[in-house]
Amino acid sequence: MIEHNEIANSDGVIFIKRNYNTPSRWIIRYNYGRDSGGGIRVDQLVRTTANPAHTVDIYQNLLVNIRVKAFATNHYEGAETFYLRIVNNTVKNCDVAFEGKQLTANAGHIFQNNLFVGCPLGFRSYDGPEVWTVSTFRARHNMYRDMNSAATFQFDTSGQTNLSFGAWQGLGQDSASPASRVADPLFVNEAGGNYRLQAGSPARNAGADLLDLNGNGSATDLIHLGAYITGNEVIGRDGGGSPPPAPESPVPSPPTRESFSRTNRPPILTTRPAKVFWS
Ligand SMILES: [Ca+2]
Repeated sequence: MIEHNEIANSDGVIFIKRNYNTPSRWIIRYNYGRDSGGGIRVDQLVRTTANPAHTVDIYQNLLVNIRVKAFATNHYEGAETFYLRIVNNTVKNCDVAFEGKQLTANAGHIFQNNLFVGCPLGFRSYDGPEVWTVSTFRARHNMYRDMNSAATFQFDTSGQTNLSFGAWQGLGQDSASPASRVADPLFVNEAGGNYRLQAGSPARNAGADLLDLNGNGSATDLIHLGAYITGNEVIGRDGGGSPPPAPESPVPSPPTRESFSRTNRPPILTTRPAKVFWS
């Protein structure tokens, strides 16, 4: 589990890579990443018969000012069979919301209940011309603002396919009810960095609670989109851990001549210190 970090001015916020042998459910949650090159990326986890359950759940993270891709995965030569569930994250300002490279067919990645503002491209296949099917990658119940193109397949400019939001929905993406929308989620104070939802936000009750993040035992009830479901979540550093060290004590100034007297003078050594011999 990777949680409650604040990461800034980095090439990437979080990057998990090359864990072939530990069957596990990775959780990346409650992190605040900002002012970095990339956001959260996962590569090279392989499900095998012995290790069937490499799942990475990435939820309730806040990413702000990510220069390239907010979320990414690279399936090297299509050989990797882990799956990601990218759910209930809030992103402000990025180049592309999600970039996938050589995704394995039927990988089962899920991209759900997320909020993106200031990201001109939704989805990008870095080098494959194949349009993603919903069995490989399924987007649903998301909200986007400031998006110019929903998806681009084949990053290479030759034969590149740019899809409008309507065309993307025509593939079955971002169309499951409640359908994803291009709209303003109406944050409480976007300029001031408060990404909770206003009372009148269209992102309220617009998602399905796949991971039961509200803890009521239902994975199908409606919840808000984005990182703030209850509004009380602490995203980023939580104040836990050790307090910062106290500042160093000031260095005492050397005694002055006037500071010694008969009653206030350093002790006089009456015996020689023992000699020390090194053997
Ligand atoms: Ca629930």
